[in-house]
Amino acid sequence: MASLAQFDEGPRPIAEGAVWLPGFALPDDRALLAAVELVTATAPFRHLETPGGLRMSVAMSNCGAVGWVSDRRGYRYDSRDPLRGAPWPAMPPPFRALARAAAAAAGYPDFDPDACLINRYRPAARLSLHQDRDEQDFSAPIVSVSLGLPAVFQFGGLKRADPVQRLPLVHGDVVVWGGASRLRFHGVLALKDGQHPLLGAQRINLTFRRAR
Ligand code: MD3
Ligand code: FE
Repeated sequence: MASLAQFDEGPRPIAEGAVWLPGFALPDDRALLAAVELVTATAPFRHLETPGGLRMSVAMSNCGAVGWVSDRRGYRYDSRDPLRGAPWPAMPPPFRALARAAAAAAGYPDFDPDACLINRYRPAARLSLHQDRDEQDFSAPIVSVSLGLPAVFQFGGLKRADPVQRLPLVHGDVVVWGGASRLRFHGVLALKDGQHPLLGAQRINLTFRRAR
């Protein structure tokens, strides 16, 4: 037997349209992190400002045809990095391959992401409860890849006040959110301090979307 953890592997439905793929990205972790380095050497991590004027605790970058941005004017997708006034770096082939394979494993065989948001959490960084609704078409799923320190993910219902479930996500986990789960409220609790062997005191999340 390879390991007891083997018993835990394989797709796990967590809600209608939502599938947790424990460890799905593990075989590719080093290639994914090398690609994160490549993208952020060109489009560096930065703390965006919310429309309300608050500095986000999560630092962000993007790759792909369009990237998610926030400033005093609002949230939107933009084909250019506002920091550099240039297009976002192309989506690295290992990113696209992983996102497509994960979506297919979760029952979404035709996923073609045009945006990858890269979120970097340092200890205490968090993402408050929100919906992802800046995309033009909600029929495509969202693929989320967790790397580095563990985090507690919260997902609720279609209304902000609906009860939330907590999902502990570790390095290599992938979650695919589609169908009836696509517009659920979700967030990430404040990152606990720690040291990850590959990433040190950080968590990186890759969020693949079809934005346009
Ligand atoms: C649940 N990022 O950037 S995506 C975000 O860990 C964001 O950084 C999370 O939420 C992070 O917007 C991971 C997870 C996610 C995305 C879309 C969802 C969860 C979802 C849509 C419906 C329900
Ligand atoms: Fe989100």
